[in-house]
Amino acid sequence: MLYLVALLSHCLPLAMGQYDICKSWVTTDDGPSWEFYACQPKAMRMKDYVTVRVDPAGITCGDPPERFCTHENPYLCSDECDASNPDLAHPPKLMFDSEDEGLATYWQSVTWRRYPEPLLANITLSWNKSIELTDDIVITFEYGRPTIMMLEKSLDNGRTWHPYQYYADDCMEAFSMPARRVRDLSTTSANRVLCTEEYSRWAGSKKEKTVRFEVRDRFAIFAGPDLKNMDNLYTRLESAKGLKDFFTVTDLRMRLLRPALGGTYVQRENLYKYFYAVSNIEVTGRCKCNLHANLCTFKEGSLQCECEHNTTGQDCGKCKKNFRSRSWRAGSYLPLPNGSPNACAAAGSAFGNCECYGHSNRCSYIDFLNVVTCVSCKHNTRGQHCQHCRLGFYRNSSAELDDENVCIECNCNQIGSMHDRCNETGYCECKEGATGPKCDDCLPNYYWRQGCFPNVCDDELLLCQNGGTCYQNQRCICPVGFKGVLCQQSRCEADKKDCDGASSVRSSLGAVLLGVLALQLHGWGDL
Ligand SMILES: *[C@@H]1O[C@H](CO)[C@@H](O)[C@H](O)[C@H]1NC(C)=O
Ligand SMILES: *[C@@H]1O[C@H](CO)[C@@H](O)[C@H](O)[C@H]1NC(C)=O
Ligand SMILES: *[C@@H]1O[C@H](CO)[C@@H](O)[C@H](O)[C@H]1NC(C)=O
Ligand SMILES: *[C@@H]1O[C@H](CO)[C@@H](O)[C@H](O)[C@H]1NC(C)=O
Ligand SMILES: *[C@@H]1O[C@H](CO)[C@@H](O)[C@H](O)[C@H]1NC(C)=O
Ligand SMILES: [Ca+2]
Repeated sequence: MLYLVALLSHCLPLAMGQYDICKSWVTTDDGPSWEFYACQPKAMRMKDYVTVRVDPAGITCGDPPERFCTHENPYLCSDECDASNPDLAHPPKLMFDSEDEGLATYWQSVTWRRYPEPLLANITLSWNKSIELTDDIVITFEYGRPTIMMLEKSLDNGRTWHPYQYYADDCMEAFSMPARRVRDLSTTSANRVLCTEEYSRWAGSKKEKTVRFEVRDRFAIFAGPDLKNMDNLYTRLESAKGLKDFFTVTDLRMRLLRPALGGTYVQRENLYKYFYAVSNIEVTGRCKCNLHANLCTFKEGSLQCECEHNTTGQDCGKCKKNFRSRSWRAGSYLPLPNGSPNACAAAGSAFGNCECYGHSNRCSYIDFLNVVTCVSCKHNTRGQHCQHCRLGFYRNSSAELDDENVCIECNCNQIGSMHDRCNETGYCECKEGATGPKCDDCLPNYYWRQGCFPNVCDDELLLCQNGGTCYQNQRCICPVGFKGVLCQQSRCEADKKDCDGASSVRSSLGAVLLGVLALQLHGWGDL
């Protein structure tokens, strides 16, 4: 019972009921109608919806069966891991089960029998859905916490990864980072990625088992120690750049880099006591629905927002068909307390009949033409209804007119093409010699050097004469005695002086003699 009470009060600030309804039926002077609010789903235990992957292959213990011992009992190595025996197996799923009987069940790695090669393991959690963390990530290690590990996150279903937090018993040595504590962060550094030594020191494996990623401490920077001032947190989440995204993930990865040592040194003669064992990974968060849904359900293997406000998509990230007269926007926590729904609007409802395909929020009436036209078309569109692509862009044939990706940049090569416009299939107009959709290639018999130039020579056609060789189609390298673009010219013919060394020495000697003679003649004349 006590346990339950503790659990409830722990969850309380996050389940306060703020932003938990999307709309309500209200009666005003004009009669009853719907009123809409920003809304978000409740926080959940995200481990119930996760897919896990443990790398590298063969890192899970028990295949073949092996013995291990603990730091407390290093010479009693009687424990056994055997993947083929359900009672002795330690598969990854035991990090996410519920331990009703109070007995820890855990995933376990092989032991460090290959020391001094590092014992590395990755545990990757994937949701195939954006999740907003609402409470600490808590990882429980049986038999000691790693002395070095790293937490990484992805925001794009595992395509790119970013460091989230570093953990080491000596941050400087392991990561060349000073050790810091989340409690010491300030309002401007709340989303800093840091290295902490708080969860990596040896304190006896039964005493301190958990490694945390501190979400609450970071929230507390804005909401106060008991998270009483959630309004301030929500205000900050709206205004501080990157803060919302900092708490958003689609995947998490624990990179286990060195196991618990149970002391300062590795005892090479007893490597059975070095391994990783994780009994639980608690991730508390809510589906990211862009404040357009208060329900998130598990359908066809993935979490999905139940979108309101005429939005749709896994994260309610776009407007429903026929509700795209202005561009999609996320709901906002502001103004407090109910926020702004920023709902999608039916085509034609908002601005008379001016359809902008979701690329503009504004229309304007042009008096002398007597037309209503969209203003400031976004997503590289243009036109009265934002129905054309801007110059330098072409229509994406696989996207509908109201898709954000409807216009694709031509990307014409600046040197190879006549201008930066392209035709409806993305082909640019090439200068002479250039080819390819973007004009970044040369036609045969042309070579690329800041543009396409006709080949000077060609080894196959033997255009270089008199035994010259063709260098990269650009010039002939001529043998001694020949010159000219194609080595067609003998040096002797071109310039007598060049024919051989002796003759040129002779002629200059002649010139000196002549000079002397002239001087003498001159002298004689003076006499
Ligand atoms: C763990 O993941 C990182 C990338 O996040 C990768 O570089 C590394 O090789 C992986 N390690 C193992 C043991 O699979
Ligand atoms: C991820 O979710 C999307 C949208 O619900 C779904 O279409 C896709 O099949 C899912 N992918 C995986 C690997 O589960
Ligand atoms: C969404 O569209 C329906 C009509 O299909 C309308 O009744 C409802 O009020 C709209 N919701 C919002 C939030 O605009
Ligand atoms: C074309 O539109 C589709 C659908 O939105 C999108 O998936 C694709 O990335 C777009 N292509 C390009 C090149 O932007
Ligand atoms: C665009 O240009 C390319 C190359 O000149 C051509 O093959 C293609 O048919 C053109 N597309 C259209 C729609 O004109
Ligand atoms: Ca467990």
